[in-house]
Amino acid sequence: MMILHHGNRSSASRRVRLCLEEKGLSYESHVVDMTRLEHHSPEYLKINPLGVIPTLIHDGRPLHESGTICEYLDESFPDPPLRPETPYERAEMRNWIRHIDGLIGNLIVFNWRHHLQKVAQQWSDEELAAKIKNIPSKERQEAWLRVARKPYTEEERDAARGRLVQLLDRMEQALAASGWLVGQAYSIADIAAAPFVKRIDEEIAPDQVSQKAHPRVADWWARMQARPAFARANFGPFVTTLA
Ligand SMILES: N[C@@H](CCC(=O)N[C@@H](CS)C(=O)NCC(=O)O)C(=O)O
Repeated sequence: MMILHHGNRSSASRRVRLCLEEKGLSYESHVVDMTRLEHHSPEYLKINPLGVIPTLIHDGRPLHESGTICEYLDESFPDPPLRPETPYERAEMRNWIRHIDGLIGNLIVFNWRHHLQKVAQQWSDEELAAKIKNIPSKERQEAWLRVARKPYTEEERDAARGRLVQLLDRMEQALAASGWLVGQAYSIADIAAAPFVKRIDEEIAPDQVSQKAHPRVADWWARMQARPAFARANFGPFVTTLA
């Protein structure tokens, strides 16, 4: 029995949903309302000490970190395989996940202004201070402070956009060998990149996910979206999907 605590718009949650759908695994869905800070509640922190989504509960045991969850799913349910066979390529896959994880702050700059900012700006200073106290990491405390009181500037957005476009540059090179990020086949590295490319294509730098700017990424993205699992994983439009 699997339970997924996740969010429809959350990139890390989208990875895990895509992985579950690729494997044809069913799960009970628990949508976490980030505007209500449900992910910082004492109950949730017991299953995810970082206070972020997603968390997978499998047979009563919680697991956090979307990349780790995808690898766990692939080890537990090997068919169809989503990791390359050789240790070297598996290591390369993990490096992609790690690299993309490190870019999450750049997505926050764009993502949080849509839904979280409206809510967070209405909190009084006392409310904000009380909420921030429950956030386990300094980095995310700062992100909530920014969204509530000091929205990211145009310059900060440009810098974040630049770092995300560099991801596309890096992918463009890697895709030359086989059309997939690692080895000869679709893997968790591709799954890890998909939610980021979705947001870049949708809002952040759509002109960059194109035949003109990054032709291999554009082809890869078309193949990713054509996969039946992709449609089921609910990568719905960021701005209009319900929480
Ligand atoms: N490295 C983590 C990142 C998880 C993460 O940052 N999740 C975001 C949503 S995509 C979140 O919970 N943000 C809410 C917050 O930081 O308060 C993973 O891959 O699971």
